[in-house]
Amino acid sequence: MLHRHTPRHLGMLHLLMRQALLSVSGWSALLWLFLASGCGGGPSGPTADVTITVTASGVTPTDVRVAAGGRVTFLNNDARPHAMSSDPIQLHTDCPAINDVGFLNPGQSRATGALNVKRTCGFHDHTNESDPIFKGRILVE
Ligand SMILES: [Cu+2]
Repeated sequence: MLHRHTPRHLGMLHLLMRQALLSVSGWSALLWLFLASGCGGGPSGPTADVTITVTASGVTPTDVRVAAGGRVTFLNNDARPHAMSSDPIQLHTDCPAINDVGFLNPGQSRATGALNVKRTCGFHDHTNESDPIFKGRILVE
């Protein structure tokens, strides 16, 4: 693919292009957006496949971005189980798709359901609800 070899630069380029587009009005701007979207997402854009790893020292990364409809996989690399759940604590109602991950034994991984609603989804480890190192956020955009 033409655009794959310098994704970081392309990501920057997209940002610059999008900022430049703010000063352009009307149909030409829409056309530019249409053409630019053909380049695919750089590291600055949302992606469909993201993995968050859980270890004894917490979740990594704590903040990820996915496109609406995407999923996030949680991998338990700790020696003990974790249960990844949607915020708020106890209720788990903000982003129910996260509850699809649920209980993970050591070495297990599982994906969320499709994250269809554009919002910030906080998550936590239900077996360590008060421990901040097992909390994070998924920005669905
Ligand atoms: Cu919980």
